[in-house]
Amino acid sequence: MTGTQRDLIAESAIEQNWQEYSEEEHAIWRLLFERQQRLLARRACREYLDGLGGLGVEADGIPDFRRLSNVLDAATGWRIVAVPGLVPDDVFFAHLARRRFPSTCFIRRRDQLDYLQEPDVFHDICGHVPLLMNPVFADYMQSYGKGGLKAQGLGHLQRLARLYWYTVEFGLIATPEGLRIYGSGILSSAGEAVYSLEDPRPNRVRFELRRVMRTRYRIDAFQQTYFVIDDFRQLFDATRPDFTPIYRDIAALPDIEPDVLIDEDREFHPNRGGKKMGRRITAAQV
Ligand code: HBI
Ligand code: FE
Repeated sequence: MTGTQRDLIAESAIEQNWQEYSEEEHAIWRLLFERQQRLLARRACREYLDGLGGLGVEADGIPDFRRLSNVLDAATGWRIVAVPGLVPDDVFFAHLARRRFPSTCFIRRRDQLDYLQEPDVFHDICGHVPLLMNPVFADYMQSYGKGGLKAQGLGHLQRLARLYWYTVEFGLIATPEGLRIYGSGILSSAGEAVYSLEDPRPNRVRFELRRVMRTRYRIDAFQQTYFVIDDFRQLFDATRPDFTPIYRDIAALPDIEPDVLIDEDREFHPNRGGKKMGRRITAAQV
């Protein structure tokens, strides 16, 4: 950790000032939490539900980060750092590399219940933090942070951001009970929690690191392709090798649009009926 990164981290952190939340802000949390828990009971992966329970995050109101950090620290050595909003990539990576999750403190307004562009405290605490209670996922997030700092140095940040997007934010996992959600962007979205598992239109493709790193994404609509892992160990193992040769290989290949399938894709659960959003193209056309 260079001195400048230490400064960047110090600058980005703020106080949550938990005692200053209004009754209206706690009421919006309750609304979001109760609605989402009803949807996630049979759609979120077991590790998420266990993490949420272990953290003791309740419907009663916006939790105090200090209390959550003490529980999280005891479980996997992670702590929550309050930040004002999206922080620069290098600051974000530097936090993750030190097992610090940068969480926003503000909560969305009532007229933003179903969508807001940037993360709020509901997305960060109810979406991201429960999985940090899982030791393998907690290690993946730290190795992702270390990889991010390196990717930045190599000029491949965009490809690593895709890996984060299609796993940490919008990842699905295959379980004996069926397809389940582990991506925070889905876990904190009422509409996408249903769409990602049950709508016939999006592609659902087995996770493959290079394929993910080549795939563009949109931030303003439900995903057109979801990548499915078998377990978190697969995700952690995928981030172990040095990415330099991987970046070199895929730099020679064209990006893949978010709505297409390529020949090498191994589709998950071929959709039962309904119009698929994607179109299959040959590798030559990519
Ligand atoms: N900042 N607070 C915050 N939360 C994020 O999820 C976040 C960020 N900055 C950058 C970022 N995510 C993405 O660019 C990651 O892909 C790095
Ligand atoms: Fe997020």
